[in-house]
Amino acid sequence: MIRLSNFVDGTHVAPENGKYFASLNPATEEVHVEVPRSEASDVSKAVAAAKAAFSGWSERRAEVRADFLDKIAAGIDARAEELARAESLDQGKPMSLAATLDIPRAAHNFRFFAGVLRHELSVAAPMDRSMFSYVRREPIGVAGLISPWNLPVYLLTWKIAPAIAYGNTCVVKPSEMTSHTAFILSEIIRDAGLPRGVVNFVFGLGGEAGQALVEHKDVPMISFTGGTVTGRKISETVAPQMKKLSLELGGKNPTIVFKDVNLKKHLKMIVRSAFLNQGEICLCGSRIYVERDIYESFTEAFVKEARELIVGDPLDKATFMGPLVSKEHLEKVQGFVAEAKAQGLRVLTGGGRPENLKNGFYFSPTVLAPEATGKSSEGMASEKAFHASKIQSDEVFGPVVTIAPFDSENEVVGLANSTKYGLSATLWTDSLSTAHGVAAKLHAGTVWVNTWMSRDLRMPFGGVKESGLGREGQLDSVHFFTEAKTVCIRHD
Ligand code: TXE
Repeated sequence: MIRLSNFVDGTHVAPENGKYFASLNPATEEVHVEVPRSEASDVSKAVAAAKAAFSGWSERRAEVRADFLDKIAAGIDARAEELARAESLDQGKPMSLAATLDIPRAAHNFRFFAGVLRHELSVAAPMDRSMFSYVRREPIGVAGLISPWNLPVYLLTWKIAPAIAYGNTCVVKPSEMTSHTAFILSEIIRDAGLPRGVVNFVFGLGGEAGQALVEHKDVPMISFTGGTVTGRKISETVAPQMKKLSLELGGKNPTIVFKDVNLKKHLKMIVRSAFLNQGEICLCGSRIYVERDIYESFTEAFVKEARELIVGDPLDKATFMGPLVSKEHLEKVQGFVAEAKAQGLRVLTGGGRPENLKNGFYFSPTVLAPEATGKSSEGMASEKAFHASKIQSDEVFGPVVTIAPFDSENEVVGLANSTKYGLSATLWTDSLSTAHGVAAKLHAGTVWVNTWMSRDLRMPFGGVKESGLGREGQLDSVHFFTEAKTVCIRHD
């Protein structure tokens, strides 16, 4: 049995209370690792170590810090297969996906911000012949970094890299459901020779270790990725303390398919955008709107592709979808589908556990549609009820999508913008004017056209409305993890 330990001040230590909890392998329902159930006292020790390391680390030359980031990236590459296997066993995603998406991106996050740091230019402005201003970007102190269970090490490194690149130190609290790769990362960071206390890992429950980190008076900034409910709770905790806060939250992303789509070329990517990582990506397209002229033919083609997705053992190379992350999450997804069926939605495929998989938190790729569609009074009434249903407004975060027709650009923009979320949207069209015109009208932080999840880390990433506060990316992460100081000098 693997028992994880916290990583504080450069050393792996047990939680003070000696308590651990089991984290299951969602494919076998067996215990995968034991995780420290850390409390406020463990968090305080980690914060003290980070605080003590801050001045030495922040005064290092940027080139030196960049070299450390590159060493960590090399360490991730060296243990890539072990990390991919651990991520798969811990989270449920196919190992092939972890090996091609999660782990390479974790290494790239460090290399990307090493590059940003090495090539950064700052701002200077001559005001007149004897006066000019310039901007200093200064590190802030101890960063509290809290990450979710869907892309565990991918999202965690996306916070650690910029935080330490710019001279901060940090305390990291990974999700209690997927702590294994974070533990391996702590070994990689130790072996890279990063000065002790620069990065500290405290494992535990959100309401205990997570809450203690958010509350800690010596942690002036919190970067959180996770659910909107928890994001709101953290926001309430930090507001009175005037802490800097970055929130990357949930989504209910529309996928809009126009009749001029090149379906032969894009169908597989549209299906991938619905079900990749078991639909447990905040960027998955879960509300599919299709122009009425092609609604029937598209739906038939989409369902056929969905039925062909291989659901099974995450360690099998042929597997496209593994189990959901936990029993509780599986029950949440099942609840959404049961309610939708009770409201009269049609199940075009899926809707339950795959026949051949008796163990594990598996759920089949599921497609729901309005009970009736079309211009008849019954079809219009059914479509109206469908758009008002819970499955169309709340984040399921599982392999469940809906498909409904639309008749005009204005109608589908209104539908797409009708939820409390605004993380991303995806358009499929061969018309440039449709692409630019509709992208401009959508309430979303990211709009993809004829592609999905293509990420350029230089660009801002984040959501509007209840999908978050702030952005992450080249400039945005640097601005979050530093304070700008304008210096104005007169030199007559
Ligand atoms: O919980 P939480 P989950 C969505 C998705 C999912 C829902 C819940 O709908 O079902 O959010 O996510 C820590 N103070 N997304 O189950 O609470 C917790 O320990 C401080 C979208 O992950 O969001 C974990 O480390 N920390 C999202 C982290 O918060 C607290 C990806 C996230 O857990 C805390 C994942 C507290 N009071 C889920 N309570 C995305 N945008 O990618 C919990 N935590």
